[in-house]
Amino acid sequence: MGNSYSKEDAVHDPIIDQRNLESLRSYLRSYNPPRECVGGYLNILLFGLVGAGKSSTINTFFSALDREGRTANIAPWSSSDRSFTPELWSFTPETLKFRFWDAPGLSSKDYEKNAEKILTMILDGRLPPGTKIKDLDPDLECKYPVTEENKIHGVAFVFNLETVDNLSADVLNEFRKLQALVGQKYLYRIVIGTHFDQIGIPKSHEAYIYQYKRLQEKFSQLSEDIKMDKRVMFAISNDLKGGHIEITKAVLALYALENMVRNLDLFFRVTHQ
Ligand SMILES: Nc1nc2c(ncn2[C@@H]2O[C@H](COP(=O)(O)OP(=O)(O)OP(=O)(O)O)[C@@H](O)[C@H]2O)c(=O)[nH]1
Ligand SMILES: [Mg+2]
Repeated sequence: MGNSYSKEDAVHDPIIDQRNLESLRSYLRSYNPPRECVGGYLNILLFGLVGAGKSSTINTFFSALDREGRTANIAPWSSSDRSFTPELWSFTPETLKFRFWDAPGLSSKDYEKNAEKILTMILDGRLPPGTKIKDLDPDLECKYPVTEENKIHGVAFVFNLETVDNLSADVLNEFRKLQALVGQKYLYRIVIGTHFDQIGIPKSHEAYIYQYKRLQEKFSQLSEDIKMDKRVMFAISNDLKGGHIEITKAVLALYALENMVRNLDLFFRVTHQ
């Protein structure tokens, strides 16, 4: 495949075929959280900059999880640069045992300078679905009591792979703090890189995406910048055309989700022993 690919530096090696898709789907569709998980759902928060693709990622997960791979449009997404998701929302695929929490984009004015406080409130289950982040008073935690079943168990930090190299030092610094905050709470965290369809990988090579050097470089740099391990970084594409998600995109999305759910489950069991 030429110099632009390297097998040795690949952090993941998913098998891209229908059989693996079925097996990932079957694991996730039949997943049951441990009994100690109050409410019976694993809560997964998607957190990132405005327009990084958080809501679209949720739609991709829904599409890939559908038995026939029908493209879903559950979480409202934006076709402009403005923040489209001003409220915190949660979405549960029918009959499945995890909930995706969609938070407003970080650079939106809604957070002002309170990102750490607001993220802490979300993680602690203080904010129910529908909360408008803009209207929050982050100094009044007692006004927002903890609801056990809304506590977050794992966080996916979402970055647009196309623009991730151009983020300012301030933004990266903020993410470094936020991911450390999540770590201090013993919650599992990953990075989801969206827009892999826009970083120059020929369609015929998408199955070897983790061998692609440009992607490896992007993950290495991000790993240094925000201090997260490359092995918890995953690439997906939310560019879904037509009525059905393509096998490659579905496998790559579920591969990331399965890693998250498996490790989150393990974390949860260890910390609740
Ligand atoms: N080509 C491509 N476009 C994407 C991808 N992911 C998201 N987009 C587009 O990027 C734009 C923003 O996506 P959203 O899902 O609304 O982003 P968000 O992070 O939820 O944004 P906020 O709610 O405003 O914070 C939309 O136009 C999406 O169609 C991707 O993987 N590939
Ligand atoms: Mg959104």
